[in-house]
Amino acid sequence: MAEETKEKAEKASKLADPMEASICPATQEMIKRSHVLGIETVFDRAVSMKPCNIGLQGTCCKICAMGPCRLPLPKGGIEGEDTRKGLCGATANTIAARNFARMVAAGTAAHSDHGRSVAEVFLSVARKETQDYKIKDPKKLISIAPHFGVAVKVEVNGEEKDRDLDEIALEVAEKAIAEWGKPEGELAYLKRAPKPLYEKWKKNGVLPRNIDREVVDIMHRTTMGVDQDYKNITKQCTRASLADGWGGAMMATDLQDVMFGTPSPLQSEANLGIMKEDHVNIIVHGHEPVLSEMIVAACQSKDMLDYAKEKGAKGIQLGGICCTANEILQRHGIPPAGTFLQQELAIITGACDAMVVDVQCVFQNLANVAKCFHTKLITTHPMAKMEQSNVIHIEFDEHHAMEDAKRIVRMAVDSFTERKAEVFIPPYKEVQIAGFGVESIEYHLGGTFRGSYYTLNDNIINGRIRGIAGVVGCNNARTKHNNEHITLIKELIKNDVIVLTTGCSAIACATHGLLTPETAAVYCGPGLAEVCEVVGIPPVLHLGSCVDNTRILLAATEVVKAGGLGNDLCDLPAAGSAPEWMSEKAIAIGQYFVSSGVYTVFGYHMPLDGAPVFKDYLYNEMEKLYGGKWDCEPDPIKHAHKMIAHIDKKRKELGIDKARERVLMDMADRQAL
Ligand code: MSK
Repeated sequence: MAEETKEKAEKASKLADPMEASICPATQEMIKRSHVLGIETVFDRAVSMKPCNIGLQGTCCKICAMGPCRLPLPKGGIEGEDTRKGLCGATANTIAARNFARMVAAGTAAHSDHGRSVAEVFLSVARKETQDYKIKDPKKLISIAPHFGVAVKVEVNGEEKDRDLDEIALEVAEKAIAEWGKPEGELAYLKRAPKPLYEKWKKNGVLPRNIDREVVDIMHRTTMGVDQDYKNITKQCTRASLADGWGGAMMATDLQDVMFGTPSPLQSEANLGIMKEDHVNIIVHGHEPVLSEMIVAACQSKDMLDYAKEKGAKGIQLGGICCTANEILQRHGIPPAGTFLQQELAIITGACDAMVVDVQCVFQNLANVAKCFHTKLITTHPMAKMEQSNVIHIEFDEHHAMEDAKRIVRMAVDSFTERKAEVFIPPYKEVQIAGFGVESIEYHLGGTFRGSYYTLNDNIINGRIRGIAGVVGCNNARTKHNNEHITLIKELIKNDVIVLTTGCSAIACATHGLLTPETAAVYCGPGLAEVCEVVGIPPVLHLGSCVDNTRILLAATEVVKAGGLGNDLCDLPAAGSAPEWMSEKAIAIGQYFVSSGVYTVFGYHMPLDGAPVFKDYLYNEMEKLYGGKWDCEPDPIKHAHKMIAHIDKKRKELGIDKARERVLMDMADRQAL
């Protein structure tokens, strides 16, 4: 008996404490539920498995078979010369820089390969090889065409006329695809950046040549015995990351907008409580919206709805996890069921009839969880399969996209009739306004009359808005789920900093009710609250998925163009943050933000502590080259105040630090707005 009690106690000590694991009530309840059902989740694994201390420091080298060589920082730090080296002589700086560079390469590859898939579908559309996709936003196509050098007007009999849209589409598609492998020149979108920034990139020799080459370059120079200068390795990190932020990811966003529509603000809900017991529940998860766009249409089609009703369901409830969720939210109002860390929990509700995954951020353990239920787990991408036998692979092909989507939806409906476990959907969901972008910020804060960012700039200059923060990125099971995002963002808006958010951070904000205009009166400082109230926007603006971080870059560029706040992104009272980051993609994003002039603070930790000199280069020296720098702060309140201090420093440099006293609007101000 004593043995049995001991065994039980040991088992319980390896389980996550729901209240310690998350601040989200739906997540807490589902962790408890998983314990009742005896199903292990990422939260439990984070308790039973600790991270490797040397890996955490960034100084484990495993790029050749003489290693892994491990160079932890000695207790008490380094006194005098740092004599640590690997078998080949690699220093801690070289090792940490190579590891960092490989994260940048992986992150760039992931976003940019997503972009490539979108560009390929767009080429099929332009060639009229598929009927399932169309150009939904011709205005956006016309706005991006000149950046590729594609003419949008033609001269006919001495008169300038609009060029045929199909011709523009084909030329844009061909030029876009070439960005991944063109033999000479530089990426077409780089000149969208403010001129002084472009000139800095040029002077420092970091203009990306083509996307694939910059990724291959990193993989080559970080193999054994090539680049052994952490500064030179970091230079290539910049070049590759710019190929992501101002290349592959930016094209992904633009071409998705052209084909699926440019988002504009809409109302939806968020959290696991969006699932419905009496409906067929389909959860799409991953990043690329080409399939999920079709699944949205299939779920809304009469034949699929009739089929669901025939099988006893009241309808089809579609929901999302991770960035696929953000994609279909911002264009169709489909509610996200949760963030990255809630993926297993969606299945544990017992109401998930099918989970359809594409690429990135998908736990392999989903297959083990799905085994305990009736859930069909469907992989759809040729490069993302799972070894477990219960996983179904339906390879998606844009040439018969709707057919594939309907096959998947039909499978989910059939699965609804096979539910075996008791359904337990936590009753938590929040209303949200999502789907902001460069265009809609201009509309809401500039007005169609002015057609610029004038009002936003004016409110930054007069101090009602203290500054702008981009808060993005993942959840990480090593931190308390959503806590860092929400604590940090509340502190920022309390101090009149408007927040632009994407990715899982945006979903976290939605599930904690921060994405409504009403939030302003509750959480914001008086200046920001007043602007939000008058304009009718939330103080935290949802700008989409991870690739849509490029919307933040372009919105910041518009702020520079509107005038009064300097000439370059690094002049702006602005800062970036990824408080619960976990993915290599976050490192690529951080590097392109820093290299674009943004002070960027990460939470949790950075794998740099074992190499203090390289760390100092990222945290201080990079600023001299590009105007932006890295930082790290795990405490969300201190994290917020580091960003605010930077914003205040920039306000002072711009000479607008005194204006903060004027925060209350009179009637004339309101009318002007
Ligand atoms: S999905 S990369 S966990 S934000 Fe873009 Fe969320 Fe991070 Fe994946």
